[in-house]
Amino acid sequence: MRTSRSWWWLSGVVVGALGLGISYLAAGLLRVRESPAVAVAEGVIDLTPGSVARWAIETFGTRDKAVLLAGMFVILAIVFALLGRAARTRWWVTVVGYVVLAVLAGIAVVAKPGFTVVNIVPVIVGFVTWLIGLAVMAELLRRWELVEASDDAATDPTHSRRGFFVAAGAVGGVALLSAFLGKLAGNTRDQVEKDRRLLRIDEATKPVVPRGVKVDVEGVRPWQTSADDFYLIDTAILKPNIRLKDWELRIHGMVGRELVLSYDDLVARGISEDWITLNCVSNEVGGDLIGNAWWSGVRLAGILAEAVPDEAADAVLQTSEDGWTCGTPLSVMTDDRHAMLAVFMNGEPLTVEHGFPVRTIVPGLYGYVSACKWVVDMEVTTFDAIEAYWTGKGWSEQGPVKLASRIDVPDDGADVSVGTLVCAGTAWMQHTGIEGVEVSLDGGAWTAATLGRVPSEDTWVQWRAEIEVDEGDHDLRVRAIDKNGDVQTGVERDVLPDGATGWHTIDFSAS
Ligand SMILES: Nc1nc2c(c(=O)[nH]1)N[C@H]1C(S)=C(S)[C@@H](COP(=O)(O)O)O[C@H]1N2
Ligand SMILES: [Mo]
Repeated sequence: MRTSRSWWWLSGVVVGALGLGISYLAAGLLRVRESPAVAVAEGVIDLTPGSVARWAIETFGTRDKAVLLAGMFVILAIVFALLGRAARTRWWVTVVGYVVLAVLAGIAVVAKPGFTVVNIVPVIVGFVTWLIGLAVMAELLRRWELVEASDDAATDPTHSRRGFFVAAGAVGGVALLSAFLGKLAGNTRDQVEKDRRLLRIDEATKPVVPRGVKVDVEGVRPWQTSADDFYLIDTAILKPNIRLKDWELRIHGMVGRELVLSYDDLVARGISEDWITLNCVSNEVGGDLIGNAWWSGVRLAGILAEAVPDEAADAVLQTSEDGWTCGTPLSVMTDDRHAMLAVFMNGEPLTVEHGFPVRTIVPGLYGYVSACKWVVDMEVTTFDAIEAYWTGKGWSEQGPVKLASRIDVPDDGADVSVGTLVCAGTAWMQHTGIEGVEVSLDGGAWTAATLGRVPSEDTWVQWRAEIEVDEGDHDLRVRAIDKNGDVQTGVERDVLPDGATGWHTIDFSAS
């Protein structure tokens, strides 16, 4: 690789990176939340079929978006290298390549909600950077090539070679620097964290875990889930950074009176609080996409009553600051349950990841049809008239939670001692409540477990049972019975389209 010919790919990569870096910096300076690369990645997420998205969540967990971005940058690096090579003999191929990339980025940016002309500027800036960068690097490579080709013994290629590498290093350095500056410029996160730290709402109290809810068996998931341990599911690569003074909720559509609420307007309506368990429709049998927290917020029933919904309305289309949507039955937001616009979680302002400054919580519904984080818009409407984010991808329009239970102790595959085995876990059927839990050893008779207490029907319940085990391999399964008397079904169903069913079963051996 000592000749000029072999280095065209390198100029492609550094120039490509420079374009990305400069466009990212432009996005930061212009306060465009979606830099072109991020918009493309979010576009890819939006276009991903539900089943693939689910696979990604299962395989990569909360790192799914980092994996996507990394994959995208690897692919881009390869494309940039190829475009760099092509420039040696057919520069127009390279230009066409840049045009295609810029058009793709442009489409992704325009498709984002809240698009304004400003958002397209970073794409143009990046595109122009590519053209200029490539022209400069190509010129340096050509000079080196000419010197190599000349048979004049006096001309030494070392000089032009060095010139090229210095330029390539400088371009790469500027690319990194601009990415770094872009991050600084666009960083409103710090200000939002400051808002969070300074926020005080006297009515929002600290959680006090009620007596008797814990069965006190080591290994059972804590009854209260901390914000850090609470599962995270959303489609946002960059979590919206919303300052308190900028937040506004608009309630409109089929209403007698349109409302626009600031954060202070909202909180002035009075805080109510409750323990509520939230779970994800993508939670597999035995999975842990579920958590229980002390939520403080403003009841939706009262706010919606102020807006006076039309008789004919049956749905609320909620939209978050980043454009995600969900459709929630109007009835569950206005009945006597604790459906709320939550502002605090476990006695602290919501974290940015969990929806700061305001998110919706509705007991008894899966998150994908109710728990809108960063909520900024509620349109009172009808289900016939709308299609929400996940319902457009094959998930059910209605998402009431399903009766479910889980074994936390012993672990699947555990080795235990012969004799009395203490097993324990969790069961839930929010807003209906759990009446009983039963376990069965090796498919034998069902034995009743004892239940922890619960403050309301809206939380999960811990259970504990003792069984006698003799030497050998065993399996243990669990089922719950809800307060309507319904017994949890053993029929195994996939999470798509409206939540998994089946009995959680674990294997263990006793010796
Ligand atoms: N803005 C926004 N809100 C959202 C989502 C999302 O992708 N974007 N995902 C929903 C889903 S599928 C679930 S299960 C819950 C998860 O809330 P958490 O991340 O606070 O646990 O948020 C819901 N709210
Ligand atoms: Mo979810």
